Amino acid sequence: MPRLTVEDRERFVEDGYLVVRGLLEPEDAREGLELVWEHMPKHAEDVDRDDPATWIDKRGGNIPDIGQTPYAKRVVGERVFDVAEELVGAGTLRRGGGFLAKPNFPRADTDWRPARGHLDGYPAGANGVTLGTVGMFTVAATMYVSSVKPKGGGFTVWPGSHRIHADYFRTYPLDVNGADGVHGDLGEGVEFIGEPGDVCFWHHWMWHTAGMNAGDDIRLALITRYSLQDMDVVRRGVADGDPWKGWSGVPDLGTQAARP
Ligand SMILES: O=C(O)CCC(=O)C(=O)O
Repeated sequence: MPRLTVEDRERFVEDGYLVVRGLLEPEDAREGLELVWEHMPKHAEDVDRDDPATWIDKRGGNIPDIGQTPYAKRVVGERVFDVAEELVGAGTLRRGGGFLAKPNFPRADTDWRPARGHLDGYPAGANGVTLGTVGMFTVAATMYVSSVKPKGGGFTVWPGSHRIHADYFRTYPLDVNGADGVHGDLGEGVEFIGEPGDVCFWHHWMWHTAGMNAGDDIRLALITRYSLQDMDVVRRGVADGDPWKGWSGVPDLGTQAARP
């Protein structure tokens, strides 16, 4: 039984992202939370789960250790995967996307300011992608295992930025620094506010970031990235600036949707 409506899929095509509330079962959201805390000590020093004073201004980085767990197989490889395939198309995606946790710690400075976005997969700083190449994925999913309030460090996307990037990539497919982005007004970012179990799916050409956390809690999210099985199709999409190359799941809106 499909989880998404046609309207959901049309929204995704238009905005480049879609929030699906309560996609993780409550026990899966809880188990994800426990998993993050189990691995937290290796990644963020002296963070005590029972002492919020130890969370302030911590820099945790990514927690990749959870990628090979049975939890990853069940949640990333099945539950969230199935909805990702509703968007991209049945039988199109590789099942094992990379999977990690991203804590976003509260700041001592609680004067909230909008954060700057970035584009994944393109060279930026020391991210290991060299100019003239691109690290490829098709769709990502950000899953909350904690409650995220406004200005609480939520995952932030710029609606429609995938279309602006596609326009640019049609002329300059590889010539962009992922941290600088392309020229053009991307408008305002939208923070994904949610509860444990809520999931945001986002197109790989979305301008996005983790918002500044001016709240009291650690924002705990799990993130996975799925790729099309056929990497040649991915490469052609990148080369042509076509955001929907290989996506058979998106409705044909008379735009560039659903190209083979
Ligand atoms: O942690 C977040 O909300 C943002 C993550 C992000 O920017 C990324 O994974 O590229």
